[in-house]
Amino acid sequence: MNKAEFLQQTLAGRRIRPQHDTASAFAPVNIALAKYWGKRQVAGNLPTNDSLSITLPEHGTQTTIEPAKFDQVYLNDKLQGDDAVFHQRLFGFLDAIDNSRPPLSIRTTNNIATAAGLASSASGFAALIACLNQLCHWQLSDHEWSILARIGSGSACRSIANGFVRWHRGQRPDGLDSHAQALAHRMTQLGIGLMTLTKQAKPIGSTLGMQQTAQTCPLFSAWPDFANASADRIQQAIENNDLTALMSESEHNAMTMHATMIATRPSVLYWQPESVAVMHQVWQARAEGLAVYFTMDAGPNIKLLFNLADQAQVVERFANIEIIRPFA
Ligand code: 2P0
Repeated sequence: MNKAEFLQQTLAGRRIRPQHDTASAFAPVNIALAKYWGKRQVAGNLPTNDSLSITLPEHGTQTTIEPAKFDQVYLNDKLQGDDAVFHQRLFGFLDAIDNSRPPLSIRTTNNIATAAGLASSASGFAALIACLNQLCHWQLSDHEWSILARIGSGSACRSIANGFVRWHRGQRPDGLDSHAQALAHRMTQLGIGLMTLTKQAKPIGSTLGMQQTAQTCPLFSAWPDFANASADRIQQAIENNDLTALMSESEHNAMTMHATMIATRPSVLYWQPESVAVMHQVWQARAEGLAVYFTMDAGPNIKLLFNLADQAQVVERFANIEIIRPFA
């Protein structure tokens, strides 16, 4: 199946036929605690493993769509030319949904520093689908919304709810069982520290990075079983309200994902010297009794995990961090 077939199957006859003059929606970004890395099917973004994330409720993408005379998109208030990658990816995705759609004018604004290593494509696709749902009266279920966002960008399927969210990898070749679901449990003591260590561009995008890992990394065969069991352990820690177990398993999960990236040929190394320095700082803090852990995605920046009761000590030890309270 190609992307258009995946989308149209999920839409089951719904087309882009605006029912309103305008529609607007916000969707948040998410940080994976159990990582998505590897696709069993590329066009539908069907993953090799389950993943589990925490949503940053106030960080994300606000998108507005209006019917227009021609296609145009503003990204962060800047008009993107017809040949810009962003314009082409967005309208190519809309054409795959419905190749007889009317022209659309779209404004999309991210309130996140993309340099902090937060994936704005996740909140972007989730907001786009939410907007189309309103504009065209599709009456999508959360399940369908998650699947459509996944076809845009895998991790976007987790940006459909606040709190902890688990993406079930599914088994069906058509991907109709590969969607995310919010978990009922909350962990109000969880704190996240966003650290922007360097604005250096990443060496390779995650879509290509994960394909190369799946194709050439000799350790990758161990990843899906580990990753599924690790997502189970993280979910169990959440249900037990065991913050230390959650943070410890999350750091281990991230490091195991990075181990597969590093053992790819050519090596996919997202770390910079600043990243490694912070890892040592985290481990030193733990050796001195402060329960702080980290996770890292496809970029050089680090996200700290800690108990909000320890916030003052974390802020004192780590410079330039933005504190997030996901359950505030
Ligand atoms: C995650 N990442 O679970 C993992 C951890 C990066 C490292 O999801 O190709 O932009 O669009 O499905 O979702 C980044 O990958 O990739 C990602 P596509 P996506 O958050």
